[in-house]
Amino acid sequence: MSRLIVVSNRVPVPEKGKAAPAGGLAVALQAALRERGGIWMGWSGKSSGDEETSHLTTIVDGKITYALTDLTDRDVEEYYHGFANRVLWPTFHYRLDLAEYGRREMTGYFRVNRFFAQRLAPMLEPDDVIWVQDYHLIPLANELRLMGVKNRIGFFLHIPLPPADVLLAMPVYDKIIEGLAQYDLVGFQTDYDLANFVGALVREGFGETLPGGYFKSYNRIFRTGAYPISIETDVFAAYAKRALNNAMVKKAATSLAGHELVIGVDRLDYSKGITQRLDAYERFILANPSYQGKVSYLQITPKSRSEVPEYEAMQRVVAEQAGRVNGELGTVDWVPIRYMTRSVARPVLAGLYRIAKVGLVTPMRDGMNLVAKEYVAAQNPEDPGVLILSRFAGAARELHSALLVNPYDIEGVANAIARALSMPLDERKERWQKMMDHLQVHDVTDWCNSFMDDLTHLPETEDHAALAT
Ligand code: ADQ
Repeated sequence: MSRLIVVSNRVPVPEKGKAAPAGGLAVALQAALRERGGIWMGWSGKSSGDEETSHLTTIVDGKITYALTDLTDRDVEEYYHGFANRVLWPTFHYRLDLAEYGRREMTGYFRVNRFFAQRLAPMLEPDDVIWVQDYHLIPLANELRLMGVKNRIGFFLHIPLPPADVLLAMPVYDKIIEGLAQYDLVGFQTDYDLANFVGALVREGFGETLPGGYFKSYNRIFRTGAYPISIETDVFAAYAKRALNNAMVKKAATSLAGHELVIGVDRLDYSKGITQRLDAYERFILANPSYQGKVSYLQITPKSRSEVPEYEAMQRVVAEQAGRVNGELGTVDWVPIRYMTRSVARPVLAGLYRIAKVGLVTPMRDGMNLVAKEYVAAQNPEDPGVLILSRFAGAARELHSALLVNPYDIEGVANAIARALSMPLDERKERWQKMMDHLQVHDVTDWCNSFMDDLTHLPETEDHAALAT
């Protein structure tokens, strides 16, 4: 079996003696790496100041070698904070108003991808299979191809891919499409993202469709597919069951004193729709005064990307908004919104999901959204809570039995909260069972295996020629 080489911006190196379990994606990729043996390469998260470094730190853990490189301050600024997080992230989340395109950042993005390729190429063996993760590294295959690398290379985009008219507003859209065409297999979260890619490729004359999900573009033939990412469903369900004995979960349950709990868990990001969600919750309380003093909304939002100004501003906006609602609606013995910016260990999170009657997952746009799937997996089968899910999360393409909402429609979300809190047990059970049945089959291992199967079983490049005729 050929080795697997995973490349991602950050690498989840297992920390000895650290109790917190890794997220599902890391677990699934580590399992695939352990099975085949291989390398997980990426940025160490550290900066080497001004000094260009050729140093690669390697950590060997059984059959997996973690290879980490530092970046210069300039690289971090231009590639990571600049192009990846201020151009690709907003554009791909349909937020052209927030995209700050600059030639310097764009150059830095391609330069760092070349740098990654230069670090990776000497470690490759001819039959290694390479799997590149996410938007930071779209041009990596092109850089490797320019260096003569002929290995099979797959790419998975964790965030949405917008339609052509949004994508084309980004000045280097052609380089991005060309970059994707250099892979052998390009995976998206949903059929919608895939359709957007095909639309841009064909409409703008970058390529043509061939049967079986294949495309011909830039004199290459490559394949695409939708591979919805998932969670470790059974592991998460087991955490949730056990977590009822966890001290922090017990404390949270006791503090509710009979109130119903509504929960929201997100990284702090404008794509997650946190401010709109707080508005909807406020609207729900105002429209349903009988719930005053009877329901608590817990929003857990660890800070992220604080170096990017929009994110720093958002931290203030969300905290102020929660404070305002509590000030206006709260009473001496009732706090309508509990707002936490600390990260919570996964087993505790699972327990908090389980004691929550409603999971409020309302991103304005999201590649998948794993919180939605975790909330479902954590429920008590005998008394499951209700998932309210944005139709603009990739997860809505699978979790049809959630209460699907439009997060721009504040009143609609407010009404959904009221409906969820009064939903009869039979309906809750029926909706939950359908979603749980789906997640038990389509877990993160299934996601990983489906992509790897397709990548490793693609016909040889020479056979592709037959498809083109
Ligand atoms: P993210 O935007 O980070 O991921 P998401 O899919 O929701 O979004 O994953 C967040 C993860 O972080 C979840 O596993 C959640 O449990 C965890 N988390 C969030 N808040 C936490 C807290 N306070 N404490 C502990 N853990 C917390 C990107 C894309 C998504 C896509 C994933 C995977 O934006 O659309 O689903 O990648 O492909």
